[in-house]
Amino acid sequence: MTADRAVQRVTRCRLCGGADLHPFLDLGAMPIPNGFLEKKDLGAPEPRYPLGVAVCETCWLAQLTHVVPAELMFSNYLYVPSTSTTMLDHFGRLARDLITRYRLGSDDLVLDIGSNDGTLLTFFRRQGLQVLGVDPASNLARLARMQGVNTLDVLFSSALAAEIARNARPRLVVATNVMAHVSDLHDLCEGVRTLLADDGVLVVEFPYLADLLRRNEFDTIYHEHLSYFSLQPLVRLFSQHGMVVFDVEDLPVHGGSLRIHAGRAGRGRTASARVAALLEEEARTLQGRAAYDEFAGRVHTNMARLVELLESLKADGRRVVGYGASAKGNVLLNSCRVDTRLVEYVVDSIPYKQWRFTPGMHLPVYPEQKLDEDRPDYVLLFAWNFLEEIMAKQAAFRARGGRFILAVPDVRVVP
Ligand code: DWN
Ligand code: ZN
Repeated sequence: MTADRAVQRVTRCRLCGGADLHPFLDLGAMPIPNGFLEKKDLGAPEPRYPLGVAVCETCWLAQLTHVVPAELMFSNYLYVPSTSTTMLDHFGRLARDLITRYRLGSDDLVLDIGSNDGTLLTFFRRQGLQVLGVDPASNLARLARMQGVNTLDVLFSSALAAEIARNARPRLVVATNVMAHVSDLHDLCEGVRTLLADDGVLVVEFPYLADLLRRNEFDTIYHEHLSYFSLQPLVRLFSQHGMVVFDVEDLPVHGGSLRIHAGRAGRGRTASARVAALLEEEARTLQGRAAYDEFAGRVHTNMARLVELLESLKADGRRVVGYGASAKGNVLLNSCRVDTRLVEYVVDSIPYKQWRFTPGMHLPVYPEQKLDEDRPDYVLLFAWNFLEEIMAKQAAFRARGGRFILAVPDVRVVP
């Protein structure tokens, strides 16, 4: 059932308003990828929403071709970063680096837009800083408050920013893996400009479009992610709101990310050599249709190769299960139309997801212990961004001859 009434087709670029949108990949209609089902819901109609991406040939922002209303996706959110030591280490390092670089002290307020369960802010709080989280998922805001992280369970907006700014102006605003979810980018920037202390800094982290294309990470395209950023469109966006991107860092998390540092223009901060170099590289590699169309060609090849491999393993009587009931995994399963015939179930560490079923293909989700009890032959790793961490955790599975299959960046069995 395609839920036409809820979906808006994008005809104008969400950043620059341009009409030159070049669609380059269509993954078909599928349910919201974080919409895990309970057994009692399996027979109910499951709304499917179009999933495809286009690139604006004016500002080079890649973005969804159709938008699903936020309230269908974020009111009871099941993603928490704190289940992965990879992300805990990453956020711990981020907090330490920013406290040192910007000489943050106990009087300074750090505000996190999309603060989730308070994982990142807890690192700042432990260093004695003032913290405030903003996240619309009330289930996660409750978790954050239980950790002592004051959290407003509302969507960040310029109106909310004006309200907060009446009492406090943060020295640091962080936004990690949230910009992609924001519908009104201009309102968010206006809010940050209102809120930020005069010498304050905005630090934004996001999966990097250049890595997404280069590493064929099609499964990170889903309804929650409205935009897929490179540096150039963000430089343009912030400059329209009186801010300058003065530094950028390359990060390995989530299949390749960027971290940008921005502040008010006219306060002596100028773009670093790293910013200039990356903008030049993007002009050569991302500002033309070829990069996007070639990516789409590789994705279709990889999807066919994955199904071929799963069918041949099935024909040989080998059993395959999934690992990491992630949004990415659900995009992959639905776009390749892989159900329990080829992948019997998924194991996952997050209690919220266990004993539920994946949206669309209805694979049952079990705790990770199932692998030891059931001893399948292969594990298709949906959470490839945690490959090292998960393979270390499942050394016994591999010692028994179990093997991991990857579908990203290319289809292969890990030896
Ligand atoms: O932008 C987003 C990215 C950052 O993360 C969010 N909108 C949604 C989310 O995407 P995802 O669902 O693909 O997230 P993860 O964190 O890549 O999913 C990993 C899954 O794997 C989680 O469900 C937890 C699970 N896991 C596990 O079962 N055992 C993870 C680890 C590290 C493990 O050891
Ligand atoms: Zn544009």
